[in-house]
Amino acid sequence: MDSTGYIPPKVWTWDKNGPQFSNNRPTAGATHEKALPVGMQPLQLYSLGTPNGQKVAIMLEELLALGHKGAEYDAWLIRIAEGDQFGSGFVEINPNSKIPALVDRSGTKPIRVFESGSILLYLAQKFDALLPKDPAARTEAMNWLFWQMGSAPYVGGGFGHFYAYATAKIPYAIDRFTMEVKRQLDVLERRLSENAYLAGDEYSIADIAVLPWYAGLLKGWIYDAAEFLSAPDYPHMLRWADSILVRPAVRRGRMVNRLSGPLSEQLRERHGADDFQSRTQDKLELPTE
Ligand SMILES: N[C@@H](CCC(=O)N[C@@H](CS)C(=O)NCC(=O)O)C(=O)O
Repeated sequence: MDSTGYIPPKVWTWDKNGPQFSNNRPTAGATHEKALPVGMQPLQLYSLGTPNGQKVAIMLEELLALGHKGAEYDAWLIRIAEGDQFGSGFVEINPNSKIPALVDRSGTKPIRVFESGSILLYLAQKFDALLPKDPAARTEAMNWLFWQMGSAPYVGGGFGHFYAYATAKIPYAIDRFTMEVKRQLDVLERRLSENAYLAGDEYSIADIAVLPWYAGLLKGWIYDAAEFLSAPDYPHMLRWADSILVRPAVRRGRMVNRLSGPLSEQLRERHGADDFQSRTQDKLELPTE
């Protein structure tokens, strides 16, 4: 027995009355029948403005800014706190029941794409954009893209969960994951002390993947932990983040499917470029949450 007095049983069973995380269960699959809406645009995004969701909206806004009209998209809101990710239509496009998920309806048959890294790569390849052409730089972009996919779960599922969300503050868990998150921040700091962007000189999908999580940590946007993590100790990351955050496409992408922050920065659903002017939450006469 340890200091908590908890002895794991021989076989774990689910306590339906125990702590609940976003309606999670120990099994996969749909919990209810619910078809997904489909709009007029070639790409259908089903998402929420979390760091993982922001990556895809930023990518789509960057592609549109580059003139790729085929990147027009409808962004539908998936409320994970209400269990929308377990609806039958969503599970059909992402059996893992997590946002973001995308359906490309531009061809003869719809193509489903899930996992934010897979979506970024799919879009970069479809439009031949935001992935360096030079083989070494391209590989470097992939290195950092896959680094992010493997590393961010320690930030969200580990650090964020135990530092910000868990009702019990467990020193072992908080110390374990803070150590890892600070180590990851130092990995990025060293890379960005020698390079403008993660792949080298060129802004790419690697930066788009890393920005929402790690700039979010240092700016205090996620988990309100900037002071706890000593954000000023990472000046090269802050320089990199500031240079990207001013990009108009990034500003727009960060607004899509957002349910928090200033109402003027919440575009809960996006169906066309004009929506950023006319349909932010401050302009809609809807009850606020
Ligand atoms: N590796 C996935 C992670 C996606 C993910 O964790 N999404 C969260 C929101 S940021 C989610 O949908 N959670 C709902 C749930 O766990 O039920 C990706 O990068 O797409």
